[in-house]
Amino acid sequence: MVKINTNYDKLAAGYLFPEIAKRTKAFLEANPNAEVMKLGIGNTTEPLTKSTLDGLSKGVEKLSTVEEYSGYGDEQGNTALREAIAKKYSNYKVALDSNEVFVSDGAKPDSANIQSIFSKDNIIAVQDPAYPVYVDTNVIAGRTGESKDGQYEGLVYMSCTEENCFFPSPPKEKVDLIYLCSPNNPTGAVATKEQLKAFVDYARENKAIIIFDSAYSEFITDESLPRSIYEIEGAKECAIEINSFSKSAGFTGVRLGWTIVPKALVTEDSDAGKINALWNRRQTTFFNGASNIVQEGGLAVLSEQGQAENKEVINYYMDNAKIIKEGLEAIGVKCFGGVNAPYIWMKTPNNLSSWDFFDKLLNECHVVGTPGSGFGPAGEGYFRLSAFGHRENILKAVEEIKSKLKVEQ
Ligand code: PL4
Repeated sequence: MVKINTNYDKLAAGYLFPEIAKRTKAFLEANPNAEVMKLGIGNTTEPLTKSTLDGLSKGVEKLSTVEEYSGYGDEQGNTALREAIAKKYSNYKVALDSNEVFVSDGAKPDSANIQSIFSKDNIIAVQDPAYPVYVDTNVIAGRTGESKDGQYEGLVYMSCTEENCFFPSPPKEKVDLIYLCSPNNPTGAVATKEQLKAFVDYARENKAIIIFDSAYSEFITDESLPRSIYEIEGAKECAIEINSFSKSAGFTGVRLGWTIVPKALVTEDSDAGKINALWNRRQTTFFNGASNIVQEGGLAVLSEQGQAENKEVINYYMDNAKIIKEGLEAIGVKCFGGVNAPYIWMKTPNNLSSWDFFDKLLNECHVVGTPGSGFGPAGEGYFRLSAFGHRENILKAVEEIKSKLKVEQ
């Protein structure tokens, strides 16, 4: 008799973002004339830049001739793109070999799949709140017990609160795999070099591995803040880094990302090179490579001109963040993030629960956001607004909030 993976039954709720889409759809069905402004899912809205489009077109063009046509490529990614990604790290004074770079179809699949190369016995630590993929995939893999009071048994939750400026210290106990995200989704907090160093020191002492999701690194403008964990000495021995073209180049629907698995990584039971070989084996077995057209687009994004053009789009989103933050603060809402990160993390007014505030904002202002509790128990009482959006939509949403949201001071 075939048996299902009953770990799925442990998942406390549906995946967060489809749940938001479902509730928004229900509201629109009940209020067909309402104009809803979506600041919920972090989804890019601005068109691809000229050089990106030229790159993608070149990818298509190449498929039109016998000489340049390509079919399956290397599962790890095209050499030119792997080299360009490795070269990008030299901007942070980090030297990487191109065979430490694995091109993928995005940071979500990589951050979901990476746990599969580690033993089921590993103890997992996550920031709370965090991008839900880290927790849910470890639940599905059987590394947790049941969910009780919003926390899965066996997981170590590193609370991110106002008191620690939404970035935790390393755990007191010994853990094996640590998920960190900076700039953070959902809080918008960005780790300093000192804060990352504390984790790198912890990981080296405890032979733990950090999975560092830097999907929003391009939103950092403060030069003193690290864009890659490898800016911290010793991180290549203990950290895997995952990044994406989604938010930095508008590839949310195009799909392209990468993971760095340094050769120097070591664990308690493996020597340098082994984790890199395992991820290589995993990818070559389960993945058939990113689209050759898209990889050509990725190369164009990483060109000097591509980087300059995409910086302008990032600045546009960050101007949105400023508008949202200032608008909310003007009506007395306490806000965090929104600087060096495209998310505004707000305290719900009048101590409303995150989902109650979701309903209130949707009903009173026709604005969709993301309930903080969907990112973990410490997110309860908070709410995330995304700065990805057309300017006119953002302005309208902020005006609606300022004029219609009933906040008791
Ligand atoms: C909705 C920290 C967004 N359906 O596009 P990818 O796969 O390269 O990157 C996804 C990703 C990876 N790491 C972090 C992220 O925040 C995201 C995207 N998060 C959000 O609103 O939190 C989009 C979510 C999408 C999803 O499930 O990822």
